[in-house]
Amino acid sequence: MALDAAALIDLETYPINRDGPRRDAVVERVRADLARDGCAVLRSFLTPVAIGRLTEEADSAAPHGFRSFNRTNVYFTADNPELPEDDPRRRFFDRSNSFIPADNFAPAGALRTIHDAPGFDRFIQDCLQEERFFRYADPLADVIINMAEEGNGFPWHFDTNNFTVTLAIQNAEEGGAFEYAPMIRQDGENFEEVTRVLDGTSDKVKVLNLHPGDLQLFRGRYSLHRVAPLKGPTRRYVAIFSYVEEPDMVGAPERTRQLYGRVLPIHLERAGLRADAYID
Ligand SMILES: O=C(O)CCC(=O)C(=O)O
Ligand SMILES: [Fe+2]
Repeated sequence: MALDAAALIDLETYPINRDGPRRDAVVERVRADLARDGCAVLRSFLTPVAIGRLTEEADSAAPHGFRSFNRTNVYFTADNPELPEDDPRRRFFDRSNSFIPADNFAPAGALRTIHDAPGFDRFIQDCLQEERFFRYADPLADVIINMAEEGNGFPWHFDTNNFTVTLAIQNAEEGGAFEYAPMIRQDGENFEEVTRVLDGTSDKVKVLNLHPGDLQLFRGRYSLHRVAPLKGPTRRYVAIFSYVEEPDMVGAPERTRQLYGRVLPIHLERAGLRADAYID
């Protein structure tokens, strides 16, 4: 049977497709949470049916995940030996995970049915109050699943994008809490507080336990954050929806290959490269 958005999203609690005071109240609450600490969670945005379908979709696409490993500081910048050794820019951590690229998710599957639900994009845009707001047009990256298991992890970092829109699908047995130091980078780099967070001595860190079905909006450029180490054999799955400030954008070939392990002809064409002339 074809999936319908109404079976997947709790439209009673979150009437994203119907203008009116109930939708307005949700948007106002999310805006207030974002203004306060750069993070808003819509608990149980999805129905139990959706969680089941998404878990199946993720399990069957999991073999197509692309693993990446690197060592990174919280800014994703290269080491600078001229800085003191204890400068936070010189502290590097292992990062590893797998991204399941967007072309593994069929238009009629649960993930894309949620993304394409009537009113979904406009609701997210209203919450974020972003004037320039377009779906990422990258067929490998418009909606992906971030997959991680024991031993993998997202150490402390600031995001390079303005915001992220994520859906929790499955948690590991233990660990995996989303920890963040709200807006510590709002008025400058604040290296002192960054150091305290990395040392585990900050009193600014909030711990957010996300459950399957929760939708999260997060301004990660200003709030240092990490996913606490995972334990147990069950994989953690999080879907990530991407929006950008220009229409019709796709990723650069080099970055796309780093994240997804391959590129498509459209990545090469947009970069002015001929597909048949491209050599790894
Ligand atoms: O998986 C998550 O919950 C967030 C990961 C993250 O911080 C990121 O992708 O930048
Ligand atoms: Fe992040």
